Amino acid sequence: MTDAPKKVDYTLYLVTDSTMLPPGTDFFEQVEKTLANGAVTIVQLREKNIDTKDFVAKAKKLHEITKKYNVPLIINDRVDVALACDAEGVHVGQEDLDVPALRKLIGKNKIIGVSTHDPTEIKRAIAEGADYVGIGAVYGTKTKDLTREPIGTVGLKEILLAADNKIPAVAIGGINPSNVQRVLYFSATPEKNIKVSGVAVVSAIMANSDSAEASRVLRALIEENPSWDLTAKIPWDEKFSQENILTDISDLLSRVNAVKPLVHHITNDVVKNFSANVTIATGGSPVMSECVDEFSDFAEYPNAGCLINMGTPTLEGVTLYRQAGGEYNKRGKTVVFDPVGAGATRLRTKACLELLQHVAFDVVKGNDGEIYAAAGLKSPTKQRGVDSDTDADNEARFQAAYKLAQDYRTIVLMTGPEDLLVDEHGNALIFANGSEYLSLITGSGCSLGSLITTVLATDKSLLDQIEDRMPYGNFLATAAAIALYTVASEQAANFPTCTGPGTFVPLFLDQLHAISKENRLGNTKWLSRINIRPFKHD
Ligand code: TZP
Ligand code: MG
Repeated sequence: MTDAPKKVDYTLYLVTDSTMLPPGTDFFEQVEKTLANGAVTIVQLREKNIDTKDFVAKAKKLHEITKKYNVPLIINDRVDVALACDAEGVHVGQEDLDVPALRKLIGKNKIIGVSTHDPTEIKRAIAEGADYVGIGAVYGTKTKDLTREPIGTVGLKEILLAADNKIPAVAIGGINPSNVQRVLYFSATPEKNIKVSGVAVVSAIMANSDSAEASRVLRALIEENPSWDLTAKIPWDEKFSQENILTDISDLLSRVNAVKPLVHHITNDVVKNFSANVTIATGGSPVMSECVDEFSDFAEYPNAGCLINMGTPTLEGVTLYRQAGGEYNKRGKTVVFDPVGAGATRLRTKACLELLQHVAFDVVKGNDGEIYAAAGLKSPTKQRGVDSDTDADNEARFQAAYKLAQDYRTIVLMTGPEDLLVDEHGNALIFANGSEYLSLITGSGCSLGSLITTVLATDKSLLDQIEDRMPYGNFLATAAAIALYTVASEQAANFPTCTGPGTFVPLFLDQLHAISKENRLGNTKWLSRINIRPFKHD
């Protein structure tokens, strides 16, 4: 007969540290306040430089408090201390006693937790009968000297997938109110119902002068759906039949002009003017600002969206991108990322990966080299500066884009002779329109980012303006932008007066404007030119 699994709530796991208490704060009061408000669901007493006798005394006193709130107490490292105070469990690292040995000492009814850092360790913890695992460090932290690099949300997700829901798992390391929702969201695999059972924090509560408020805020963020998550509201299924995708594209584009979204560009110096013109021609209102003090004001506009284009990065720029992304994320507004040149230099690759860790992007768009680099893969394509030639086939391209889409639960557009649009569930469309002139002018990729942001911001603001209206969602909105952009480029190139890249540019702006207007007036002939097909992967 096996025992019923121990029922433990890991939602908000407080790990103590008495060395970081704000001056004048009592350790026990600091912890008790987080229990009295019901925010913290489990406590671990973690003491590193303490005599056994003092450790036991502290553990006994803390246990009296946790019992009052019916919250389990776990002792870090020391099974002897756990036994001495009759704690509910013990938590060990890879270098401590192993689970079978602990089990013999502590018995089957106590909780054993193990720190794990990779798929092998989590599988071993499961096989040996641990009750839960900690996984980390997710982010860098000052609380503990890390012997390994932080795993990020991508590493966390990979370890959770390896465990396949066979053990409750708690994420730890550098988690605080600014990133807790990303940790939960990015590491989850909804199709398989795989997600962490909770998050563990040390400094975010222990070092806060108001531990009651700090724990309450964390708990609320854990329970809430993130403001930037639209996936809950937009099921893919019925929406994307081939028949109605063109009608939906037309309908959504016809609304841009009325919404006139504010498209906040943080973009490179080469393309600003052209990007602004593309935005205006298609019904948006561009603004260029790299001044951090006004980011929140722009983000407040109900119809605002932000494009972050890494084309001419500076050391300060990367911080700016993060701040802008944060402001728009906080308000559930559109943020589009164009990781220009990721893969071309180490600085750009690093900046791209850092941004992906800290900002929830609605869409990431790039050429093959950029998307491979963002997905942490070695690109089979040759990168020349920020350009990349593609010789990969669509299956290989899809796999890279799909990995990125899953890693960060976003929509990925991989541009090229054929544009590949992929979501985190593996739905994919290929667009085969576009004039060759697009590759002979500067800023064509960047200003497609402007148009995508324009359409996405329109779609999101419709959600607020029209009651009961489901937005089309980021996938369809991106599809609409690609279709308009590439069909306009073909129509421009077909003009007899288009004799090269120089004459192409004004004609292209004209066509973007003309198609937008005609479409709005109900003339949808242009839709028949869209060359779009679903991509079925192996
Ligand atoms: N194990 C991995 S990271 C860490 C531990 C104990 C410290 C986490 O502390 P913080 O302050 O929440 O980053
Ligand atoms: Mg240890």
